[in-house]
Amino acid sequence: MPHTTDFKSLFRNHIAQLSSGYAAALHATGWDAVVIHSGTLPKRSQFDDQYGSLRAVPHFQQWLPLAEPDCALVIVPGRQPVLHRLEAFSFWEAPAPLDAPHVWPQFDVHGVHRAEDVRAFLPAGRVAWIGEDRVRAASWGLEDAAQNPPALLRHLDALRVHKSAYEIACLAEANRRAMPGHNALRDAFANGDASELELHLAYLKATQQDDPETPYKNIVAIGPNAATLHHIAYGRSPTGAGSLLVDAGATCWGYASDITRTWTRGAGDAAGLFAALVDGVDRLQQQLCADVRVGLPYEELHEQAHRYITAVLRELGIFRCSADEALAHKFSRTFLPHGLGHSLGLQVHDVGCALVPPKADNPWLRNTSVIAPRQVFTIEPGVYFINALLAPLRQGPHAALIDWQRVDALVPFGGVRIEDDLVVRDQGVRNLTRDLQETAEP
Ligand SMILES: [Mn+2]
Repeated sequence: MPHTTDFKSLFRNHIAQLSSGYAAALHATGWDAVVIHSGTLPKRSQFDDQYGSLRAVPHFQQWLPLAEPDCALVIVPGRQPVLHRLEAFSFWEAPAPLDAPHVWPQFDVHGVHRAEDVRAFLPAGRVAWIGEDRVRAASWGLEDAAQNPPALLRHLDALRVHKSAYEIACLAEANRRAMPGHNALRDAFANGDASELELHLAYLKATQQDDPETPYKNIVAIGPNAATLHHIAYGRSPTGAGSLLVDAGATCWGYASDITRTWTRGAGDAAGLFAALVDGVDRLQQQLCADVRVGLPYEELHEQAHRYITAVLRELGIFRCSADEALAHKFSRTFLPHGLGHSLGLQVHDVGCALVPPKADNPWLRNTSVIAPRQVFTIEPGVYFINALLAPLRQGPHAALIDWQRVDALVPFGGVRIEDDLVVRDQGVRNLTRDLQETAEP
């Protein structure tokens, strides 16, 4: 548990803020109260009798980081939130104990014997329900129209865009927890020849996480596998390849970090060229972080990333034309097919920042918001050598403007991505990934 931060008072303020946000959202959408279900244990498949671990409903987690099935949190404006909690839910499973003493003073906790019993304790009036298990909602007498009402959900999503000081402290701690893993893999890659699976396990060990606890499945890609953006089918043998891409995070009380680093090794022209590319992407990533401004559309940053990447690929001799010509032909889209980043919070791809679709050129961009204070998002430019995307360029009318010998030399390295988590301040940003020592509030 973090020591330097006063989570007790941060959490008290967070709940006060959240309570007034919920009161306004309920008022605006015509509800008197809302009951939020934590979730039910997921079955591995409907033909199976094994259960996975609970990923609690994020709306529930914004109130408290309890990953316990069949809890009901009842929010009535002006009253203390009531948590109905099963006294014993199964002799087969038991939830992990919650190491977060700061949460309990904010709730009126009430034990129930069976989940169905909650029905008797629901408040009067128009009660909305948020959750995934509609069978449970029906067992509490909550009709279809009360289940996840879209207008209410839109208001509640908006409450997750501008993070509270407590949420930012959790996101900062999630970054601190991930760093020993990234450092361990950097060292293991430099000093040995481990397989992807061994590196994945080393990351879990260094961060003291079990696989289901990670915010998303670690991406650990050696050599050409880095060209698969979500490579999680870990190789079992060492390959001696010259590149390692690690995209992996950690959590703190439900809040996630999402961090990518790319490491290189080896000598020779191709390894030198790839190392220069990694260095170029790292520098342009930090420039993009410095370019963040309140009031700037995030999509503008994404466009700026394409301009920077075009300049780097030209400097390295991969584009044989002017930067303007390369931009006009949209060459960089082949090498950076994904979006520059996304909102981050309780969900790794968090809600509320993709309310309008991106431009046609940017189909995978998950943040189309206007940058505002207390937003938290990733900045994650990359350059990849993906054969399926290179093929049309190679056969197209502008093929002569690309140095294919250099491209082919880089294919065995797969690609590079550098990703940090940022908090927007009134002036500039706080980089939660690089400024681990910073303890100041947002
Ligand atoms: Mn990401």
